[in-house]
Amino acid sequence: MAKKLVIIDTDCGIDDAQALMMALAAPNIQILGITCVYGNASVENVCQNILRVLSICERDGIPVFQGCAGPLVGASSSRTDHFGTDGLGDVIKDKDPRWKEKIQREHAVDAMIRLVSENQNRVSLVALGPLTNLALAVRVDPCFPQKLKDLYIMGGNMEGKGNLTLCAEFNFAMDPESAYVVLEEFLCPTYLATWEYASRNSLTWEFFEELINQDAPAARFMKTITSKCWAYSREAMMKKRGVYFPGCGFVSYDSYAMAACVDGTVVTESIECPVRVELQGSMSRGMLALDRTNTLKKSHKVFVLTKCDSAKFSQLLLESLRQPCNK
Ligand SMILES: [Ca+2]
Repeated sequence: MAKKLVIIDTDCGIDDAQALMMALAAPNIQILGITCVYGNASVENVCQNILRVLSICERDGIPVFQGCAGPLVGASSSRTDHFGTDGLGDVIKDKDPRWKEKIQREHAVDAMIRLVSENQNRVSLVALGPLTNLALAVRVDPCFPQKLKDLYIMGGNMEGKGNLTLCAEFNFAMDPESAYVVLEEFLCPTYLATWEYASRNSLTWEFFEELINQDAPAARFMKTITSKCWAYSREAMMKKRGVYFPGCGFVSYDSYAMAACVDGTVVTESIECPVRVELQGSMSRGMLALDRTNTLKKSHKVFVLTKCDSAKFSQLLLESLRQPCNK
């Protein structure tokens, strides 16, 4: 069976690392390249985090490209209060002083355009961070979206619930203009794993313990980087996510978008409708609006995921931490 060709655009925090491992473990996926963007950490830290994950999974041959360091509009910023300053929980002491030599010289946006142009209508793009690299790609090459097979995004919200600001989800709130551009101009089949989708399809904390206590280097790595991170603390999350989603358990956000790409049958229900990102609101800037009554008269619809097959999703997560594997 021909493998699915994938480019992963990421701001590598802990859940991005988990999602990347899911792609690395999937026998039907071939990763053409990984493009880095600021977000959970500075883009320099993101690059180093990706190299580390690839090294642990013994897949160092996959090219890594450095991309944007800040949003299209407004001050350059990365948020370091969720997964620590370095994006991976601030527990890794040994840094690779020669990491820059392992990053490709080509810019992430150029690499994305080249790889997709070389494999037209065959590449799935999985976007796990702020959408700045994607927005720039369509500005540099207006035909870029139509050369894609499909697009999977972790980002946005479908119920107006925010986790960075009152009404906006982290990845969209970090760069609302880029999220707007992508959802207006990428007319390829598009699948959105929103904050509420992930939260409403959470797994139990007992499963999380089983996941990270597997006997493999990737699992040990995940156990280490989640060990001091409040976002993986049951008590902290009960106070934060639990306000919106009572009983909400362990959530690996980016893994939901990746799982939809790896195995479409993981998604059991979705809403197909036009969407638009709010740019003006004083409280809702970066919020995703679902247009279920066609008020905006847009022709392009996206799939807003709503229900997930938890058993299949759990299995993908378990396999993702049994690495390195012989692939
Ligand atoms: Ca991410």
